[in-house]
Amino acid sequence: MAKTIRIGMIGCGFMGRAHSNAYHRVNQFFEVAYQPVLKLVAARSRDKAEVFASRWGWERVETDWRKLVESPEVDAIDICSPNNTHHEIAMAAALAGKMILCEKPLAMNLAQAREMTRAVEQSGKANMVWFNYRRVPAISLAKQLIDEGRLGRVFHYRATYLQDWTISAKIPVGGAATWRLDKEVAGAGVSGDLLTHNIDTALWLNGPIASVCGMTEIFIKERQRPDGTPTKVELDDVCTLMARFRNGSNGTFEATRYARGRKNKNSFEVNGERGSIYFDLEDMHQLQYFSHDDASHVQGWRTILVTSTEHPYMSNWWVPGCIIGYEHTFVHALADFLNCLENGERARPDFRDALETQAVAEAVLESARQQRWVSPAFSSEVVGATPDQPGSVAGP
Ligand code: SOE
Repeated sequence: MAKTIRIGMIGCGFMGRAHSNAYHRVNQFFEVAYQPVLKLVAARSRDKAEVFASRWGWERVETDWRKLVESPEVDAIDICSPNNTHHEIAMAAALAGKMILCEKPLAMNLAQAREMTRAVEQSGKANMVWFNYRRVPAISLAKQLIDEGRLGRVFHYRATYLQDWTISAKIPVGGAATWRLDKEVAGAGVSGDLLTHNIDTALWLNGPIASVCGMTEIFIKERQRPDGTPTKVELDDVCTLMARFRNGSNGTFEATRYARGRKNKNSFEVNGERGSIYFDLEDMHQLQYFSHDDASHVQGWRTILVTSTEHPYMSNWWVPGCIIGYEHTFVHALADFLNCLENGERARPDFRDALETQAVAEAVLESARQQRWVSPAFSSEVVGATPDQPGSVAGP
């Protein structure tokens, strides 16, 4: 019989649904030693929390997140409330000796991220940040191809994250669906949101970033609050940058919510001496691969349909050819977390990894402000040496 891990989740929005689904699905599709118990869910509105709890099978609701964090009934705190709550909740959860699973971005800024990383590392409890795109099977396959040396020396890393939902000037600043535009709640604009996904993936696939040169823009300078009050827009709508990776390769990144027609185009191309790969989230079941090792008369880009049992995570789902989607990436993240818990390993990306992403994102904004190249602080420089693994984290 599986060991249990009792979850207390804060936030009932988009991510609350994605995570709840993962808690339900994980034991049905993955052989993991732990079984999540959906114990407590918190939201400020009791009505909202109760409707959510009954739909998603949570046992009980709280309206005060502190009670949830301190409750002896929960082992792990899942933070999926807006960015301005992450720091306070994570600090309290670390102090209470709970495991923490936190939505991205880790924090409003680097200073907060540093404190949170120190706190979880002092607590010694397992922690993870839900940068779910690492768990897209095609992206995990990209990592495998790179690690197998199929690309050889990497020259270029080119990433974009394009959406178009803020183009209308009528979109308000603040509110349930649009807090991402509010500086007090989100901390940073597209650089703290979409760009952090790009950075997390890039650090994983291509290693540390040594320096960045960024440019940001706010296209619509004034909007309204949900109550109609006019307000100045303070957060970046678009963020474009050049990057130098420690491995000597050059990178470019572009994140925007103003790319008309692009709904969720999270894409990257990596060009190496022996081959290249290309991925686009809008075709997430495919990975494009070019191998210069092929005989020259048959060389060309090939499309790998990432649904075979040999592909990452796919043996847990359907038969080859049947595609999976967005929600499955959260199930994979959770399965990995639970496996790491069983083995006493760091569940990557953890707070320390997300701190590094935060450092890069902050360096980009600093670079844009100062109009010069800036070197991000590496996590080992800001919080000390990387903890040894395995065995560096503890479970319930
Ligand atoms: C922004 O529109 C957003 O919801 C992000 O915040 C998520 O992290 C991303 O995966 C989908 O788009």
